[in-house]
Order: sequence, then structure tokens, then C-alpha cells
Amino acid sequence: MSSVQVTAPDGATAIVQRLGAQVTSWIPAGGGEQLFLASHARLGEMAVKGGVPVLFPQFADLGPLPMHGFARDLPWTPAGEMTEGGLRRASYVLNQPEGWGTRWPHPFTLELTVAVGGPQLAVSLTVNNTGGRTWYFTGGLHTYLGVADIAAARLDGLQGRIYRDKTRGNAESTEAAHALEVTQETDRVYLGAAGPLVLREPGREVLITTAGFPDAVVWNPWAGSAQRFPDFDADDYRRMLCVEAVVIGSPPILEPGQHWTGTQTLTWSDI
Ligand code: TA6
Repeated sequence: MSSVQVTAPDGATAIVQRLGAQVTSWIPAGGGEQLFLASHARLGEMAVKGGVPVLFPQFADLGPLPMHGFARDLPWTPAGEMTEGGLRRASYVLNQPEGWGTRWPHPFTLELTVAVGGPQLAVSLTVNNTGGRTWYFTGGLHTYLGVADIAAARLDGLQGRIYRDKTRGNAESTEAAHALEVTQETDRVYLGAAGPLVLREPGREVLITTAGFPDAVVWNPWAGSAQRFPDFDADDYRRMLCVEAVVIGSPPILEPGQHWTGTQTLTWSDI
């Protein structure tokens, strides 16, 4: 099966693809779809623009690996589901593939847990060093939040944070906006911005909290850059804002047998 629907006792649902363990839909109890999915996304065939792609062991182009590493392009193995405290939890694992040593010489196991119920979606990534040497990684959860119209969306919680702006050669600035409006291509790594952040638009708020992820990325390609994406319709950029939970500035260093966990929790409210 290429995807699984995870359903909480109260009817909240998430859909998780086997490819990349990518969450591609989240509908909280009593609400509508909260995540963006590109209009022409080819689910099950490739990592798609939408939902929650898992980035490991490299964020973007910060190293020699393909953009955002390889975890999003590999099939993960379902590792069980359970109901606990009103949440339905589904887990997926990814072991280092056979013969992978030439691409990434460090044995690892990843575990992704998706917990859905009530107004919440929580996605947790655990990285285990199963080898005999110490290594480090960057990465995170490249969450695409859906919005009705980017012109009316605001992101609160970043004021005063230092960010690297990829659209200006990674120049560093301090965020001045109390409520960030996205009016052009925006591609920023906010360092030490663990949140909480709040995405607001008319009639809706999404509270974004994290544990373990120290940094945040805010990305919208805007009309120009979005033209390069075969799975985007011309107006798709207006329906999305990526608010990513990431670890970039201080990569976690894992000694043999050590693990690291990061969680992003999204809480929807209808205001
Ligand atoms: O996280 C932001 C970013 O690194 C952008 O620079 C942008 O290219 C985006 O991710 C999407 O990357 P992708 O490899 O999915 O096209």
C-alpha cells in the first residue's frame, strides 16, 4: 500500500505516504484540510511539494548530498499504530539501505511518529546512530501549511530573530515584523527560533510549537520561482506557506548508540 490513513477516535485524520513517510493530509476533528499539496503532485512516485517532507541528513544544499538529503525519496516501513489519550499514533522506520555506504557512510535508523487527534497533528523524527563512529546531520520537517490566500496570512512569533536570507545570498538580518506578511519570494532560515509561532488568516489560526528543533525556515517561492515546479499550478504559491521545524545552525552530533528527537506540533483553531 502506498499510503495509509491514520484516523483518531474523534474522526481527525492524517494520510501518510510510504515514500518518505510524508504526511500529505491532515484534517483535524471538525475542521478542513490544513496542509498544502501541489495541484499536480504525483503521490507515491516521488517526494511531492506538500504536506510534511522529512529532510535528512542534510538540509537543502548545505552539503554534498542531493537537495534536502535522501530520506524523503526512500520507502519507509510501517512500524505499528496505537491509540493513546485520544490520539492515533502511527510509526514508520527507515534503516540505512544496503550498499548505501558510498552515499552516506554512517549507519542509521530513523523513526517518524505521526500523532493525530482533536485539533492537533504532532510529527516526531528520531535519528539513531547505529554505527561505530560519531557523525552529525542537519534536516527537519519541511511543513507546507495551506492558506486560503497568502495575501491575508500572517506569521507571528519571529520578531527579533536573526535570519539568513537565501534570496539575498544568505545575508543576515533581524526580523522587524511582529506579524510577518509574505509579499514576494521568501526563503529564510531563522536561527534560534523554536517558537511558538502562529499562522493567522481570516477565520483560522494554527499554533506551531516544536521540541528539539532549534531553528525555523519560512519559505514561499512566489510566482517566479514556482514556475520551475512541474507539479505547481500558476497560483499554487498563493495557497501555501512553509513553516519548517529544522536543525541547521548547530548540527546534532551523535556518538555510537546515541539518538536525537525533534517534534513539530500543529494545533488548529477556528476563530
Ligand atoms: O526549505 C526551503 C528550501 O530549501 C528552498 O530553498 C526551496 O528550494 C525549497 O526548500 C524546496 O526544495 P525542493 O528540493 O523540495 O525543491
